[in-house]
Order: sequence, then structure tokens, then C-alpha cells
Amino acid sequence: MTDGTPFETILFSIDGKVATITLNRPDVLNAFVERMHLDIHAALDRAVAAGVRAVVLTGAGRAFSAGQDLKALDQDDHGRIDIEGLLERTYHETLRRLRSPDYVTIAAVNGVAAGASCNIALACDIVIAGKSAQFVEAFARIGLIPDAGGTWVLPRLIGRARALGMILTTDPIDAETARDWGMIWQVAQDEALMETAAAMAQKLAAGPGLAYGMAKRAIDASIDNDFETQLKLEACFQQKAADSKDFAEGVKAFTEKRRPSFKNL
Ligand code: LHQ
Repeated sequence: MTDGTPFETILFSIDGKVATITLNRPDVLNAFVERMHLDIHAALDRAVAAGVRAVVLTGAGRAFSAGQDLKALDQDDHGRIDIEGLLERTYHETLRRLRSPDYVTIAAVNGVAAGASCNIALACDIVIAGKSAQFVEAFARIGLIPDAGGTWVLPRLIGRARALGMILTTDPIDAETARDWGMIWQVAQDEALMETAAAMAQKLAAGPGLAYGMAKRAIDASIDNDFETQLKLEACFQQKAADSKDFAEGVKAFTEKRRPSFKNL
């Protein structure tokens, strides 16, 4: 287990090919400040440099995260908050990195995930929630619209009716409902959440990273592509996958009736 110099707002550890980022401002339910984004970006840089293939994102204490820290929003001389600039400087880069083809991301949602943090969790590749977790599109309570990719990811996960229902009512959605709606992958008992997420991360970290990265890109591209375009893209990516050493190893392992040892090559 290595972690290097500590960060101000997150805990960070690396165990083999798995990194864990724990949002760590529990007194304010891990609400996001700019520093937290910068810490996540630096942690992911370290993870990539260390050859990490799977990243677990979770929260310290009783919440995953309550979204933007509403008490840490700077106003200019006219009382205006530059939310657009803040989103572009911080959240957007965090979201891009969570959807990177270079590794898989697993959100381990250990309590409430509200506002921007609900959407950050849902941007991850696999979402596992503790039984007591809640997903809250809380924005309209304070007169905002969903940001952090929520208006893109939510309708794609659960359709317009449920997406708008969550956004307009701001009703919390419990973990089992989220799973039944297809919004998340799995619900775990609260006490087994981290163990379940770690097991998933170890399994995916041992998988064919190149194929995973292209599968992520193909799924995202499918949203805008027509069928013929998507078939072409699949064939192109599949050729790249088939040219990889991991494919040769996968077929060899199959014929030898053993587990493949993927090298991400
Ligand atoms: C908080 C927060 C918080 C600061 C709890 N900030 N302190 C907007 C602007 C700019 C760019 C990016 O994007 C966005 C989008 C957003 O994310 S806007 C924020 C959206 N989030 C919310 O509106 C959620 C606000 N929080 C809540 O509604 C509640 O705290 C929830 C429902 C999450 C949990 O309720 P409780 O379990 O009852 O906890 P609590 O309310 O007592 O909170 C515990 C402490 O955490 C408390 O501090 P205190 O000093 O009184 O003990 C809260 O003030 C603090 N806290 N959320 N977002």
C-alpha cells in the first residue's frame, strides 16, 4: 500500500493496481471545494503513473458528499458568483477524468450523494451503493439546475420521466430504487460496501484494460451515433482489441483452460 504525500481534502491509497480516493471533509458531509478537485486530479495523476487500472471513489463518515460547499462560494464586487467558471475549472475536469478510458472508476456510495456529488457518483463506470445511501438531485431546492453532467447522464440512465421527476421534486432516491431503475449497478449491505467495492476493483483491475477503455468510449459514442456508424466504430475498436497481446493471451488461456493474465498491452 503506497500513498505518497498526503492531500488536504482527500485520503488516497494505492494497493497494487487499485487506487482508493476518499473525499475527506466529513464535518460538512464531504462538500466540494476547489482544492478537493485539484487533489482528485493530482491523485489520479499519481494513480496513472503507478499503473493503476481501477479507482474507487467514496466518502469519509456518514455521507458520500453533499455536493458543492455552499459556504465556500466566492462572490465578486457585485455579489455575483462565477459558477460557470468554477464548473469549467474544476468539476468538468474531474468528470472527464472519472470517464477516462485509462482506468475503470467505481463509486462506493456510502451515504447521501447530493447535488453535484450525485452526478459525480453517477458519472463513474460502476456505482455500488450502501443500503442506506440516497441519491438527491437537490439543485432546485436552492434555485439551480443540475450540473456536473447530470442533465446528460440522468436521462440516459433512467429516462426523461424519472430524470425530470428527480430534478423537479428533489426527492431522495434510495439505493434499492436506484438499482431497480437501472441508475446504479449494485446495492451492498452498509457494512460490506467497501469490501464489495474493493473486490469489484480488484476484478476489473485484472481485466483487459485496453478493451475496457474502448468499450467505455464505444458506449458513450453510441448515444449520438446511428446504427451503421456504431457498427463501423465497433469494428474499428474490435480490430484494435484483436491486435493486442491481451487478446492473444485471452484466447491462449481459454484453450489452456486457465485464467488469462492480461498485461494491458
Ligand atoms: C454543507 C453542505 C453543503 C456546505 C451539508 N455545503 N455545508 C453549485 C454551485 C457551484 C458549482 C457547482 O455546482 C453546484 C451544484 C451543487 O452541488 S449545489 C449544492 C447541492 N447540495 C445541496 O444543496 C445539499 C445541501 N445539504 C443538504 O441538503 C443536507 O445537508 C443533506 C440532505 C445532504 C444532509 O442532511 P443532514 O443529514 O440533515 O445533515 P446536515 O444538513 O445537518 O449537514 C451536516 C453539516 O454539513 C452541516 O453543518 P453544521 O455546521 O450545521 O453541522 C451542514 O451545514 C453541512 N453541509 N451540506 N453543500
